[in-house]
Amino acid sequence: MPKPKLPVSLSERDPERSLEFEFIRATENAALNAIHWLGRGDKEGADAAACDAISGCFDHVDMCGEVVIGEGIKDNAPGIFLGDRLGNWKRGSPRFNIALDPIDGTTNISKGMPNSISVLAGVLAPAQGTAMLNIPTFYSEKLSYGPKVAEAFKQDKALRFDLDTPTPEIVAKTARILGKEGKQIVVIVLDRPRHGKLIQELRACGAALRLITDGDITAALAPSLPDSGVDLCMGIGGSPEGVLTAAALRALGGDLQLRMWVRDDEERRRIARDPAAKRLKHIFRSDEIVTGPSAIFCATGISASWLLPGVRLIGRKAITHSILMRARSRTVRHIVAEHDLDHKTIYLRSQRLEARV
Ligand code: VTB
Repeated sequence: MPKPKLPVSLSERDPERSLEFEFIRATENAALNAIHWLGRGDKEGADAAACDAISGCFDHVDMCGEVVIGEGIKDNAPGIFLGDRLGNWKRGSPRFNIALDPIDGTTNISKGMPNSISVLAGVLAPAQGTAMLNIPTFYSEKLSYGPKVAEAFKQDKALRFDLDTPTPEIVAKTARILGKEGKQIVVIVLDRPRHGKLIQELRACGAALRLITDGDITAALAPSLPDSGVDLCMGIGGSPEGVLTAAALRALGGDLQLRMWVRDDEERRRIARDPAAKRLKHIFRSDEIVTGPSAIFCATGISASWLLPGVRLIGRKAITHSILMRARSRTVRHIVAEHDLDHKTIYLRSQRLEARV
């Protein structure tokens, strides 16, 4: 008698389904390992702690993960870099392209300020190339908006705007789409001298600003969160953060427009031979930045942001808040975890052992 063929398991057919929960464990562990650095004036210490926990967590996961967007492009700090491997690379394990920022907002952590998260994104690796755009410039121009605006763009061409649209028109069109007045529009901008003109223009058309010091992933996602009170995020910020933002927006339904921004001649020379340099003028959308049928985005709050509350320490318990989403199903999970610090351990790559938090 021929053996009946077993149905292919769902996790075999769709490896994201089970692996996505390992992503949560990784960012939770990063947040728990970094929380002790909150307010201690040591960005590198916090970053190293988060990286150690993420690498350690994946050391036990059957995954062939290649970091295609890592740290080091901007920070030059300890980190998980482009080309690094995550997972145990057991033969036959699913191959993933990984983008991560073990901590977005290291300065915020070091100063004990809000708006820091640990964040990871993953996409099943395509047969050729990578599913995440390689952006060789340090910075990119970015403009993000929520699902209502993205939907209106599809319905009515006249309502569309892009990175080249004058600021007053962007504000006016956003207001029209959202049924608000211009002065009710709330825009997040990184507080940097390079944004002087943008800030002036936004103020001149009556928009209200939320100026932030760092952490423009949570900022760029805020317009796509139902209760953030934020309508737009505009300005020039880190390019890797743009890729992580795009992964999340593919699940949240908003969009990001991104264009590489060359900061000086030295950078122009450095990137000249990169194939991406041919597309300096192109305005990329989320689905061109993170391609393929799906993407996982996962983040845990370290200190409070639009996206997530920070880690709360109550006696011997630590409470973490995480968000996990998948572009394929558009499921957005909010996961609150209570960690008993008398029992909890985190496997750290540096020590190759389970360590107490
Ligand atoms: C932003 C912000 C980051 O870098 O992308 C910013 O989200 C941009 O660079 O948290 P500058 O600080 O040079 O303006 C961070 O602040 C740090 O990576």
